[in-house]
Amino acid sequence: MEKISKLSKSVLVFLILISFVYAQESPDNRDARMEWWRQARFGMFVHWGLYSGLAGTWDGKPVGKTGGMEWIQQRVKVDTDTYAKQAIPLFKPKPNFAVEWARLAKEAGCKYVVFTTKHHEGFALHDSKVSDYDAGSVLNRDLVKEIVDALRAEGLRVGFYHSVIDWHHNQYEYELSKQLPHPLKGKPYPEGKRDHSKYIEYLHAQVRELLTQYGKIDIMWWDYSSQDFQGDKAWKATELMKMARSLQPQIIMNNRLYRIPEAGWASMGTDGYTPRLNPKYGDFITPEQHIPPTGMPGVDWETCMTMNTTWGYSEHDHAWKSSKTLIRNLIDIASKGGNYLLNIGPKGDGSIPEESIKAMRDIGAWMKANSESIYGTTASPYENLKWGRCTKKVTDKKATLYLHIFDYPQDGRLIVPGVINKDITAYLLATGEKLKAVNEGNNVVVSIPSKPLDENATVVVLEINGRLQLANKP
Ligand code: JFZ
Repeated sequence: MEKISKLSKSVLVFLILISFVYAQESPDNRDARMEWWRQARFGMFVHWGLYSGLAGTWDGKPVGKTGGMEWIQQRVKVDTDTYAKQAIPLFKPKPNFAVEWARLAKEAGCKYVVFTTKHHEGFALHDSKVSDYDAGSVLNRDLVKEIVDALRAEGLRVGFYHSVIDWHHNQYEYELSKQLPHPLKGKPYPEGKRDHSKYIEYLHAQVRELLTQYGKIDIMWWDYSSQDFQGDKAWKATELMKMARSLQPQIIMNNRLYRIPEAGWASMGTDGYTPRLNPKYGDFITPEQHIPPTGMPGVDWETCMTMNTTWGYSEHDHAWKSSKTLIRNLIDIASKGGNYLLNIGPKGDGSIPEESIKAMRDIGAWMKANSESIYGTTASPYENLKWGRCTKKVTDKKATLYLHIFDYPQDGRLIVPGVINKDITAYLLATGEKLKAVNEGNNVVVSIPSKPLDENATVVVLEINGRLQLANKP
């Protein structure tokens, strides 16, 4: 009798171990799931909601010239009814706005688009059964469907940005966190006691709608947590991610349901330490508005960035980055092994600001001639190059270095340090024009034309036959 129970006990332990092993994704499966995202290198971010119509103006006055105007409700500190009353009449999506977004993303060379299904204000862009603060109830439209359809028509991958912070829901217990923002912080709950678990239920229900009603969704971009409010306590995060993975087995998610070192996001994610990211907390890390100086070896990451200083549209923000800066950011990020998620903030009617259209087209023009140096490349073998940035594609038989020239050498000599290989050829990526390349000691020197082909970045390709051999300290 005792023997049997011992036996069944060890069988049980064995079964538990086996199921644990199978529940963990194998590294190969994870690589396969992440592959398209790692190849893509460039995506478009879209912040669009009720705040877009307000355009940084409240009661006829500018709320500020810089900073995130998708936070306008928090900036003016009003309750959700006051906010909605002023904002809803200004949110008037024109027909086919999403087609313009999708075409622009495609033209710029983006491979995916992540857009706000709900921002902190709480207004959902889909037709939600569990809310009346959504496009379905207010506009009788399903804006998520319109956007997803338009993106798919252009062959773009689809990502949902979804705010777990919610300034609308009347059970969201904002006093549970000192660090997360809420327009009514410090004030008593208008309707008395709240029960945060009811909000969590609502959050899960909306995510379930989003991940069941729109076909295959490629990315879930959660936003965001603080050290004092995150994970299971704040969002029932384990369950939420489990649901997302079971509804969309191939989905890729960021780590913003957590804010702990093990999830690679204790501070803004990249400053001063090498993050590690346990996949149970997410697939990638999200440095915001900055590029980690030496990348994040071994961790998937994506820098998200605005073109001016706001995510949501503001008519007062004119601090636009130049196209050259944006193109060089994309190159810089690729050379460090990351992705670039570049934001646009459409207006209340869904139209895209002229400045953003121009910037995206400029990037597209550069990409048209040079995208081979971005897509499917891996990080530079160099920590530093005097004249610019390098990306690479490497196999056992062959290596290709893409040399992006920012500071154009006046003497016509592009020095590629530490290359030991002798079997090399060089050419200009945009034109195919062959260039002379010779070994000088441990360097390869490429003779380049006297003038840059492209002021944004001229790309020289160095093709190396055989296994790449670099000197120890290139
Ligand atoms: C968040 C949002 O608040 C913002 O509106 C935008 O959507 C951006 C992409 O993501 O931005 C953050 C998140 C965390 C901090 C600051 C801004 N933080 O913890 O300091």
